[in-house]
Amino acid sequence: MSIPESPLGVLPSTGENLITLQTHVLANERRHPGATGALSWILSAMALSTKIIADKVRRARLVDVLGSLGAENVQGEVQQKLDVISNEVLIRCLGTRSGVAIVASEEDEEPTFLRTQSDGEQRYVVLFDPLDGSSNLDVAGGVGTIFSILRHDRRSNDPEASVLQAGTEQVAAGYVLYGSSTVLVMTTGDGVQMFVLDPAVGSYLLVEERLRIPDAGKIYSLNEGNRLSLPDEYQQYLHWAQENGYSGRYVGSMVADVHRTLLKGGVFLYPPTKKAPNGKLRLMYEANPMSMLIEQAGGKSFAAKEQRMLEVGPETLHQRTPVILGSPEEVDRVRSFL
Ligand code: AFP
Repeated sequence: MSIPESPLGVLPSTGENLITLQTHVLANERRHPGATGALSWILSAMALSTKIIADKVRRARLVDVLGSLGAENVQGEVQQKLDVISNEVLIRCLGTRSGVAIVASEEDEEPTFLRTQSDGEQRYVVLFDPLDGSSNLDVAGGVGTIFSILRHDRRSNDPEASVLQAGTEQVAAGYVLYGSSTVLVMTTGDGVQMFVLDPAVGSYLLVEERLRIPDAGKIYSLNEGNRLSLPDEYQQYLHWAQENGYSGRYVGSMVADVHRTLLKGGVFLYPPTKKAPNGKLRLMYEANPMSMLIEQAGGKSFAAKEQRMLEVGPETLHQRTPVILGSPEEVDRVRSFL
């Protein structure tokens, strides 16, 4: 029996039924007969943590969560109170899931080893940027959580080696944008799904089952204030784009900028600059998960002309990388200038 459409059009438009994130994850698990359920538990911890973080973000200024702590994180960046709160929420929620072996966060210098015994259970490494774009918090701008999930490599006694896997090894990746609505976008390697948090029900509801990025889009997204400190070839690309009627859009919060790029097309760039010769963004918990999502949606992501992001061999947890990602035609256009 097919379920009638909502007469007021107030329900998600994904077809016959209402699908929550939990339903989607469980259905996915059933499609893989060997699945242990560990990954599903981790995704459910991500859902719970991001609902808690969304609640804090939504009540910023009403409760005392804004402003800096007066401390710096491992990147030398000022820690906002909400950075620290979000980090704690994620570590506490993930910590209770027996399938999590290691967590690694932008806010912590070293990974946290939760379980190391090898009892045959499939375990995972979860990397995250708990609150990306947090300098936008004071102005009620869009911020987000980014996550990447890797298999825990039990063959290696070196815990670092378990964390330092190339992006091609990710089993799942996603982000939550705390914007005008709370949107969760994720992939487990079989397309990209988008969910919106229904605050009345407290559940993420599926709104798009197989998200595809437009093949092209005349939008570039980068910090144009850095223009004179970019390598010449990027400046030439910008010149070309402006001569050819491109628009510029830049929030300064990767989740918000990548989300717009995913939905509307275009290219998001964070090139090397004089101040940050290796780029500013972090490979393991920013560039890699975003690249998996973009590729799963039909886009492309590169660290350099011939360097696909997901194939970069990581050397350190917090290493930085230049980023060129978005619609395939736009990414290739930028690469043709390099
Ligand atoms: P914050 O978390 O300090 O706001 O940094 C955000 C970010 O890591 C990323 O989300 C943005 O894309 C990028 O930095 C913006 O950097 P610029 O301010 O140099 O443009």
